[in-house]
Amino acid sequence: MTAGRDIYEAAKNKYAAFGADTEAALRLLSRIPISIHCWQGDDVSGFERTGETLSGGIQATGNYPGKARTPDELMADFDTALKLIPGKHRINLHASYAITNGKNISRDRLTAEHFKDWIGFAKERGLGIDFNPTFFSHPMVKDNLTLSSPDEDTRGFWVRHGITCRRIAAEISWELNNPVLYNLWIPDGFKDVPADRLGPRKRLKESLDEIFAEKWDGVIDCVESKVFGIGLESFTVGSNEFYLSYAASRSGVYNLLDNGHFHPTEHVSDKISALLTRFDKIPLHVTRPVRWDSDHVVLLDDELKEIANEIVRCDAIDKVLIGLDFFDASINRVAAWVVGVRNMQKALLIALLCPWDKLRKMQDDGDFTSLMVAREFHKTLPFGAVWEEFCTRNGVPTDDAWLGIVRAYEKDVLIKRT
Ligand code: RNT
Ligand code: ZN
Repeated sequence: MTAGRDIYEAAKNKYAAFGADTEAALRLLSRIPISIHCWQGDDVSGFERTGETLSGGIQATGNYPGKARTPDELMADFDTALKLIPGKHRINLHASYAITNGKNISRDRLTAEHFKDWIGFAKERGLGIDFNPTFFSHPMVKDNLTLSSPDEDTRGFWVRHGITCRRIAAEISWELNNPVLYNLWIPDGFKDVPADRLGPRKRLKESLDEIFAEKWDGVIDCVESKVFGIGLESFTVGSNEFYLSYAASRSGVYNLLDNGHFHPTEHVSDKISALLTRFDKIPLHVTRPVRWDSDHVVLLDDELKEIANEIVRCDAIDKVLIGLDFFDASINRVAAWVVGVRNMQKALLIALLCPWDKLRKMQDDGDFTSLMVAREFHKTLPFGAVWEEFCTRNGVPTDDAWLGIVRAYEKDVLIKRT
């Protein structure tokens, strides 16, 4: 027996004594796909060459060398990251990552043809795909408005974009024989206090009804709210109350929770169980908010662990669709992916290694003393040994030696992209 196995066996016994089954946890963890966002690889730039820069109240700061500039580069970067992440996952695409071979295709005329290379990429690797229409970084965004614009040409253009992207999502799901999450986020809002809040919201509602009118098998629709965007501080049309009530009143439309899109003292970990009483699916954008910004690389912090706890103890690993959403341009972008995905998985593993039935009973019995002691004890159990076992079984580095592989890739490939 190797030292690694001894350490795992010792951990397994410790967890067993506490009431947790490490083998069951490892089995469940390998069943949880994480949707990995393509936009960390190129600072949300996409492949259209319209001359537009990133807009819509989101910002990527930093100019670390090696940003992907082409589909081939982005795919190669993805492959490097995937080799260092245990398990089978999904890729999350935006419409702005269409592959048009130099042709300028208007966003309202995109088809699945423009994503066939992505579909091939996913098929070869056994990955699922999720899909997002792109309502930002485009000349048709007028006065920071898209689907809520009072200008019918503008609103119509974006409605057509929303519709065509749902068809693309349907075709991808058909090609992969795997459901596609279609997530709609718009930046629409105002820097300063508006004179009319109801008008934009009524127009957004109308636009959504037009976009979601057709029913497509294999497409899971959702809408993503936000509290504010940079430069759009005073009013966001698609607020949480707006989308939550919209999703609750339309069958088959879900409410996506991005944990960077709420007031700093609100917690998405608390919202999951609330939504589970009404919805059979909850899509997530897992990110890390820092003060007014929402898109830092996911770390293994308390809120991430609490989100994972909720997913596990609500018995919702098949209901909560986990996607990541961050973009840090100040560090190696491949490393950012690897850190974020592995941390999400570590948080899930920690949650899977807790005997929640036992703790739930303590709560229901009113034994809050035992509950506190058990929760604190769980924190010091050797989850790292179980995590290393998971990595070993999945053929990826167990420790931070994975950075050596990213560094070699940086030296051989990324640094040469200037
Ligand atoms: C923006 C939203 C949205 C985007 C991506 C690129 O605030 O979080 O999800 O980050 O669609
Ligand atoms: Zn998001």
